[in-house]
Amino acid sequence: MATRRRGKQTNGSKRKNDHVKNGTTANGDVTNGKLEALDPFRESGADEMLTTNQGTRINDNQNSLKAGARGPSLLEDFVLREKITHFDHERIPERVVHARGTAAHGHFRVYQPLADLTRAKFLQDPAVTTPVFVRFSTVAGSRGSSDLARDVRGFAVKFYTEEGNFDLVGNNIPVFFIQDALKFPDLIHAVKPEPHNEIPQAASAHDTFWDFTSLMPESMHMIMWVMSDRAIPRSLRMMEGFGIHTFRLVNERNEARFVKFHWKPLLGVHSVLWDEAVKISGRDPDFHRRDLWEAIASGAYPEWELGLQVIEEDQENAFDFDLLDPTKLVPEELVPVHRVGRLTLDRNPDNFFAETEQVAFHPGHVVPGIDFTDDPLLQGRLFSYTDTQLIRLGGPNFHEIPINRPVAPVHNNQRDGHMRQTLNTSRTSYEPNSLGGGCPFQAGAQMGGFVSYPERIADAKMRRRGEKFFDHFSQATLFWKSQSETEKHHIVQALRFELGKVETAAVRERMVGMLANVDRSLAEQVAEGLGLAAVPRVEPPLNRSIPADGKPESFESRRAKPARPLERSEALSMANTIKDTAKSRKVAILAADGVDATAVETMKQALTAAGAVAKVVAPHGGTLSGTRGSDITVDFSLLTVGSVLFDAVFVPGGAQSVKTLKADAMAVLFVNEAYKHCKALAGTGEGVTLLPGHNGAHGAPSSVEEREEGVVGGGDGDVPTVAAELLKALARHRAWSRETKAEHVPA
Ligand code: HDE
Repeated sequence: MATRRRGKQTNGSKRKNDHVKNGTTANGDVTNGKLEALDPFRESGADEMLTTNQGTRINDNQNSLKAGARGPSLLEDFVLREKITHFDHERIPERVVHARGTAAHGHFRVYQPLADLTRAKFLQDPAVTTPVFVRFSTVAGSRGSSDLARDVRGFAVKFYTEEGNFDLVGNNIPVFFIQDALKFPDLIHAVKPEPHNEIPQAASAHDTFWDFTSLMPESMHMIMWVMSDRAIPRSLRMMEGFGIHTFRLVNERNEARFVKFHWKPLLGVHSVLWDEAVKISGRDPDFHRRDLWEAIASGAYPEWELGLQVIEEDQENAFDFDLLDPTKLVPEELVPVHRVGRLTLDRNPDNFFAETEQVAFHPGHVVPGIDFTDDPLLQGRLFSYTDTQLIRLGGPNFHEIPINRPVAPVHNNQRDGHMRQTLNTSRTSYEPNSLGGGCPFQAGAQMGGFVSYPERIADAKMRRRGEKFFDHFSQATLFWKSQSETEKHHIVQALRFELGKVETAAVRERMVGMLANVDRSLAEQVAEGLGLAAVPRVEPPLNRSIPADGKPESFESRRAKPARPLERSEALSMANTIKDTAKSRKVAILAADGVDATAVETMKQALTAAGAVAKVVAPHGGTLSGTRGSDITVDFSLLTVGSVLFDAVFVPGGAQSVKTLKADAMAVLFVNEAYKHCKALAGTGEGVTLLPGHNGAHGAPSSVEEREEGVVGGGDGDVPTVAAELLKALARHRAWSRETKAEHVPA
């Protein structure tokens, strides 16, 4: 039903906006009512008459007003002019970075009171549920680009707390390319499509990006992450999130500690292969957006735990790196991550534009108890985000857009401006005043007034960086060494691909030379792939980001000599992630007419019971005639999907069905491709013979021992047994042990 705005006594034009009202989540938990606060703005048009924007009912929405049936249109036609004018203005500038995104509503709840660490009210009471709006994004591509671009993913969370909005505007990678905000426009200009021909879209694989990074050793740590599979996630629901910068938590006693924010996904951290990413971009450029939408719509709510790494103030200088340097992380081996609360996304937006597009995040949106540090990247961001909303959302009143409104009341003397919504009724719009009784008045700290942490600063003004900022390679090396063999292989391949797309030989060579500072064998492998006879030597200074009058040696990368060098960090490898659930994983049941209907049904039931999603894929749409004369509904024809859109493939028996599939090149490609991408493959009855990795592929089904990892079925395995094995393989995500062999499959 449409939300009627009309009250009983009046025409209902008075709207309250200055109270915190309660509401409930999908689970029935009580919240502070952000979702309900959006109600007055929701409009469905159901059962309503068509009107103009002024509420005048429209009688004819088919014909413009003309002088006679065949006559010229009349300027007087306010219906036509209003409709077309609004249409002409439908687009607003896209975000200059993070343009492509998708979002969801949800809520956050802390596990235990965190009063020792922070006075932030929403982190005190496990009974309090705080509504959130979370937007995920890629960085480089434009709004219409593909979800599966190799890129960092934005992970921006807006908490609607009782004390005001807190935005944790992070990424899925814990470090960043650059150390100082002054370099951000350079970085983004380098990665965006090249200015003369606007090529390539949503890709870093081009000359300007590698030209820039090869001259900026500080980017080397981040380069390792973006060349890893972290930059091509399987799902937005299966990525970590990081606040990146070191922030401060401040408690009631004004004691401050440094903090790093983490989001840990309960489904584990998983990625796709580059070959898949390329193919998904063609098959379904909305792959991540759709995946998030469908998971939430089906009740498989994605969840993350909020993790905190807390560092005492007197430990600020205890590390080999600088806590203020955003190209460094704090290894979990040095400071453990404490999981303090849970984020659940449980509602899709009603309107993409009004919510996902118009939401305005800002690292400077903080509440009492959360404060900043002097990280020079964070300091620059504190300026940028308001500025960007001014151009994107058209003026200074973007906080009044429903999705951006805090649930906490807003009272100040800011007035007017483009599209102002609030009807300020007071005569005084200044402070101090006596005519308005001194209102609105300042809030003391005890009343929740924000008091900036009184950090002591005593130094000369200068344009410099901290000494430890110049160790650009130690953590890049740590990341490389912490990867599994599979992950290392993927990084090498990614670098071969990216640099292989670079046309300027000197840029390719300089970059490979730079990689040698991270790891010699990495550089050698990349060099081999690029056809370089040897790893080129990069002549110092490596760092070309030097002020005009700077001495190169004082801006040069130096390998610090860590007192206790950390060889590996388990947390940096996705090989060590959670692999215990098949929930929300998608399985294609590949079938044709004559399929074993019982096998299809039994498998579907087993998968659904475990929370996985089963879809029947067949040579044609409509229905299949199964054995026992039963009809099976086809979800997708082979023409409309590819195995890259699934996590696993099951081929049920049925002589006629398997015969048809074997003769269908697209069906054969479907299984071969899934095999190549190390996905779980299962078969029962004759279906087993279609599985490429199965030893029984050309003969009798093999015994369990002879099977390759992730290829299940055969022998005398009945459907429930095969289903159980398939679920186990699905939970492991991929059978990487197959990769060296599978790579040779021409799919
Ligand atoms: Fe952003 N960034 N950024 N950024 N950023 C924006 O703000 C900027 C940085 C991040 O879903 C813009 O509203 C500067 C780091 C996310 O709406 C803009 C610098 C991190 C999002 C902007 C950085 C981020 C943005 C563009 C260097 C990870 C998307 C549109 C000083 C911690 C939020 C907008 C959303 C968006 C500027 C660096 C994360 C232009 C100047 C580091 C997740 O203001």
